[in-house]
Amino acid sequence: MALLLLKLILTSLLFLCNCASIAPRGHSYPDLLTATIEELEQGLKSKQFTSVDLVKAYIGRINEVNSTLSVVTEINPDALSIAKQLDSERAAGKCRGPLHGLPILIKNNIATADKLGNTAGSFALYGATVPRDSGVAKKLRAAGAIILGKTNLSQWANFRSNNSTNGFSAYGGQVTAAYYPKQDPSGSSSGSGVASSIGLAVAALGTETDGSILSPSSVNNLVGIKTTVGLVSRSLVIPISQRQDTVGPMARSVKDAAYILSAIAGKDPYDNYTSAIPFKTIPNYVAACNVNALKGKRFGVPRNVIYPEAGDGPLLATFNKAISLIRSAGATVLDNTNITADAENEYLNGNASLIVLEADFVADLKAYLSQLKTNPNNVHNLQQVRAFTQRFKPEDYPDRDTAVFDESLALGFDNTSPKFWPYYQRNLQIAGPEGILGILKNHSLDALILPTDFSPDLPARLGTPVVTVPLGFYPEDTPVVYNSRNTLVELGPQIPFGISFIGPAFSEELLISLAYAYEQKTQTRNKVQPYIIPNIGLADVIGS
Ligand SMILES: *[C@@H]1O[C@H](CO)[C@@H](O)[C@H](O)[C@H]1NC(C)=O
Ligand SMILES: *[C@@H]1O[C@H](CO)[C@@H](O)[C@H](O)[C@H]1NC(C)=O
Ligand SMILES: *[C@@H]1O[C@H](CO)[C@@H](O)[C@H](O)[C@H]1NC(C)=O
Ligand SMILES: *[C@@H]1O[C@H](CO)[C@@H](O)[C@H](O)[C@H]1NC(C)=O
Ligand SMILES: *[C@@H]1O[C@H](CO)[C@@H](O)[C@H](O)[C@H]1NC(C)=O
Ligand SMILES: *[C@@H]1O[C@H](CO)[C@@H](O)[C@H](O)[C@H]1NC(C)=O
Ligand SMILES: *[C@@H]1O[C@H](CO)[C@@H](O)[C@H](O)[C@H]1NC(C)=O
Ligand SMILES: CC(=O)N[C@H]1CO[C@H](CO)[C@@H](O)[C@@H]1O
Repeated sequence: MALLLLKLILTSLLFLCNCASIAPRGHSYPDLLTATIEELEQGLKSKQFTSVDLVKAYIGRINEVNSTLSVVTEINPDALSIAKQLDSERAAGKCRGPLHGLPILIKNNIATADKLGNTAGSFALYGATVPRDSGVAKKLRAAGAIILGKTNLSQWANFRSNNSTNGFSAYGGQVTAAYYPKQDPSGSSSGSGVASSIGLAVAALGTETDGSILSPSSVNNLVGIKTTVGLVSRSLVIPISQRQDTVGPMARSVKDAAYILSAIAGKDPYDNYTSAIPFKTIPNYVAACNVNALKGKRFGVPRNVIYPEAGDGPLLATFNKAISLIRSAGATVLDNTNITADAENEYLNGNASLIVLEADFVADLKAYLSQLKTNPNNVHNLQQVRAFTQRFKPEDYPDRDTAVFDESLALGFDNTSPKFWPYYQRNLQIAGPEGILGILKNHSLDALILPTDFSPDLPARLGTPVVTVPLGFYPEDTPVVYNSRNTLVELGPQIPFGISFIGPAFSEELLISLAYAYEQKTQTRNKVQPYIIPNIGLADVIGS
């Protein structure tokens, strides 16, 4: 503890020194803790620095914190040469778009056909290769982004064990977050959240099946977009459920997230859910960023999905203040626009949600594994993955059990069985007419708002979008609460939390506009600082 405190003081001192990162001719370089896509793009355009400089600076920052936070599982050994190539393109007058030459990190379940691993944090997939880039990686590269590396995660996107921890993977170790020593990073996009929050890349991609972008965005003081299932390709993303899996940006501002979403959204012949995209051309999500968007809008608050636990007092008080603030921006907020009693009962006690995921997982994992180009451990289905996990020591079995694997297999049917459909239909009913869609329609609302802690479940079942934005953080006198293994701090001073904007399928354009207006009015992200911040900046690498 003393060591950690000392580190805390040291890093804040060093951080103060680093603010004066001065460029030649009196211009200061963007601070990589706060830099936006537009600032970095401007710096590249005006030749203040290059993409090679950016890659060097971000790698320096990753190495500064890797032993403390275990955020990144691997750095792309080709990142510098890719940056060089993109710098040459720019010099020759070719710019692919706003992400040209910007380094981004992606979660270690988003596969790439390069030298990076595609493990979902498991040694079962160590060395496994894929026949081509995932749909999102392909789009990122086409947009000129540099895939800087892969982020650590809750292993198998948190679909392995009942007694593991957020941000733990056998392959990458334990991620911790940056707002309190040993902070629980939440999950499963744990490394993506921490990396984006302390500027280890311009932003990161996460994936979500039920909360895995929203929750780590919330505790890492970020904007996260959980996209509509079908807006962004999941081809060659290591799956849990074709009905619920999504890929989305985790960024430091709504506008940055909008830039990234614009680059990754769109049809992909390898993911047929993208054929449901209703637009001729993808909306301009950046243009949707409008400071006046809250004016005249109608919101609902489904109070009966909020189940506060001890310690949630400051969160709810801050959320209630946000309601007043949204009203003062010219919006109407109807409180207690609840889900039906039947929906509430399923939400609390039902088994439909878990059964759909388990049944999809058995079939969808098998389909993913069948696409591998090399499969060094010969794992072709969940039975074989489980057997590997239970016998391979570093997987930490039995201390970290395989309860979720076990129960998925014990179910006795997968998503091709007629037994599956009633559970899936139940999800659509309680999250649709009896939940989100029913509330929106019955009260003529534009969107719902909730504290992000309570927002993922219904949109997950329905495949609909959510945008989370920083809402506040726990006060200094908050008692520290540890996780069930007593290893990570779940609750404590300075730990951030978010507010979610929830809408119908493919309403990202609207949700982004609302989140942007709220963000611009509140600027909450800037009101709390991480306890650990890497010191290396552009000034340290330029000319080296
Ligand atoms: C972590 O950073 C240190 C430098 O601080 C470096 O020596 C080490 O190789 C890094 N670890 C990994 C796995 O990249
Ligand atoms: C694991 O957690 C699930 C969901 O909470 C529960 O249904 C199941 O009984 C648990 N299994 C074990 C072995 O604890
Ligand atoms: C996509 O293809 C799968 C398998 O062929 C099929 O089960 C599913 O219904 C299709 N989904 C859509 C949205 O077309
Ligand atoms: C909505 O739910 C809240 C929380 O459970 C409850 O206090 C309130 O009475 C409910 N309102 C309506 C109109 O059902
Ligand atoms: C899910 O719950 C329902 C109602 O309690 C029950 O009838 C059904 O057997 C359960 N399904 C499974 C697969 O456990
Ligand atoms: C996790 O579960 C296993 C049994 O499956 C048990 O042996 C172990 O003690 C549990 N660990 C914790 C921290 O709960
Ligand atoms: C909305 O109204 C319809 C028709 O009255 C009803 O069936 C549905 O349950 C309502 N939904 C909600 C969330 O109240
Ligand atoms: C690149 C990187 O930061 N790797 C780290 C992953 O986490 C382990 C600890 O579990 C570190 O040893 C690595 O340095």
